[in-house]
Amino acid sequence: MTYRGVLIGCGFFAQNHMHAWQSTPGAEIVAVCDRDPARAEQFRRDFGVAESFSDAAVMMATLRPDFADIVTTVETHPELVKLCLSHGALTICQKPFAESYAAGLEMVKAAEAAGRQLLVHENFRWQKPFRHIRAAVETGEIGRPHFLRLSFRHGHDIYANQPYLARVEELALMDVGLHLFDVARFLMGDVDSISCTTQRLNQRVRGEDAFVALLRHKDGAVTSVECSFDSRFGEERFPQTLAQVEGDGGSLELLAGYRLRRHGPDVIAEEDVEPPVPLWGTRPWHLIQESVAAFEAHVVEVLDGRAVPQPSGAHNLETLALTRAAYRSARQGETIHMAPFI
Ligand code: NAD
Ligand code: 89Y
Repeated sequence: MTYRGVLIGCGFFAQNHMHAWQSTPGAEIVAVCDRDPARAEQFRRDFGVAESFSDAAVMMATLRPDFADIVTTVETHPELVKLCLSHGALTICQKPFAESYAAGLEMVKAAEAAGRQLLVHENFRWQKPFRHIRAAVETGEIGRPHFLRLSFRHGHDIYANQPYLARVEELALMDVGLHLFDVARFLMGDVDSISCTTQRLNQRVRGEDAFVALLRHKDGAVTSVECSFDSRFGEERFPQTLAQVEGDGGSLELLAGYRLRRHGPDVIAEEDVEPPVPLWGTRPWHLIQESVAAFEAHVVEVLDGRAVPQPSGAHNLETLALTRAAYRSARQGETIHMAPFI
């Protein structure tokens, strides 16, 4: 069976989505849509898609696809997500899911009311190194994990491809913080409390471009998350996240250059976990591009009923809540406890 899908938003990142869909068995993008008709038509031609539209409502009503992939920026998500769900489509929404918890909740409720699956395109947890780390944690290789450090610090010019990032008031936490919080939940479980402090390092951007957050998980484990878009290293690291997980039986270190070091009771082993560069991909984006393809293959499994969404809108709403709590903590200089916040 081949599921019929549509893609909404033919901008920078949608190219990765589209290439990945074209290499995903079981799914076909039958139409693309952008509110800029010339952009939609160019995208259609570049990828050899059957139809292009400039109005998502017209496209959804005309085609009634099995799934819709929304690759627009955050302010457009509630309207588009509700539209796609109302036409019966499994709906995928790019991150950030929503600008506010209330807007995210509205979309989760719309999915429940429509009886349709809603996924958030949260691809960091689908990156090959994190798939390996999760498998190692699950098999008990390092015992019970009690500490995680995630470090996403680079100096790559992200504003060249995504100029809107320089203009937003909320930058690093909403752009990448929520990816890292999702990874923390993926590896260590749900979070009880968070404290966070932010920095604005590059004076040419409006929002915070660095932060450090401390998460306490429900089982007592802790995670330290560090992020900066203005760090200088001899060898640029973008878009790698470095990680360290410590458990009572060993540790795992994800080092620069995709080296996964496993510390057992008496051995240290090192493995190369660099993902392949997709045929359509380019370095250094291959880490993200391969994860987009892994996520999309997962969407077909969800459509088949063989998997549950990773992550669902409902799950990602709590990650958004954490991100909102991080801003509140940074503003108020306090630790935020999640239960009353949600
Ligand atoms: P972009 O501005 O380049 O593209 C967005 C496109 O959506 C534009 O062409 C715009 O005209 C179109 N659009 C907006 N509203 C529309 C509507 N109502 N109907 C149809 N088309 C509409 O943005 P981008 O850089 O491609 O980013 C898109 C999203 O992807 C953002 O939310 C961003 O955070 C996310 N992103 C995710 C990753 C990742 O690794 N997961 C990486 C980069 C960007
Ligand atoms: O938008 C961001 C994302 O999701 O991954 C990296 C990025 O493209 C720039 O920070």
